[in-house]
Amino acid sequence: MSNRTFTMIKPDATQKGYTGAILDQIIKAGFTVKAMKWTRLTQEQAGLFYEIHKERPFYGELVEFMSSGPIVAAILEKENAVADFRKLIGATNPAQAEEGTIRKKFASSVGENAVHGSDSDENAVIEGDFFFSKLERF
Ligand code: 3AN
Repeated sequence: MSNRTFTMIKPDATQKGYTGAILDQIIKAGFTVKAMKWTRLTQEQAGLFYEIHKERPFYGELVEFMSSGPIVAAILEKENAVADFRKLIGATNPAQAEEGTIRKKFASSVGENAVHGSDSDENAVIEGDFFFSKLERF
């Protein structure tokens, strides 16, 4: 079990001004920031990041959306980070997310669902490496 996960605050949430509130909830839940940046993905970069979903019917829509505005990317540390963070953000579809979760509070649809959270330790490493060099982690 690794103690790190990777997250993005997605363009819907950054553009609605939810960045501060979401980071506050993440930190209050016990996660420590190890790396963080405010950036915007090109369509090509978003396509590469989500290559794992290339065959899914929503891939084009996902790439379009994820490059539509700024995001916050971060590596987070906590014991049992991947599972605990997935619990904190709630179900992919905000309509099915538990009360109090980040997606329940800040997401509007299954596509525009405010935050990303890695689904495994392995993907947390791959996703963190996509955004951050060793010199950007503290
Ligand atoms: P999660 O982000 O909860 O791990 P996945 O891995 O099933 O969910 O999907 C990855 C991302 O693809 C989601 N965060 C969401 O933005 C998008 N997505 C998933 N299902 C749909 C869908 N039916 N329509 C549009 N976008 C979707």
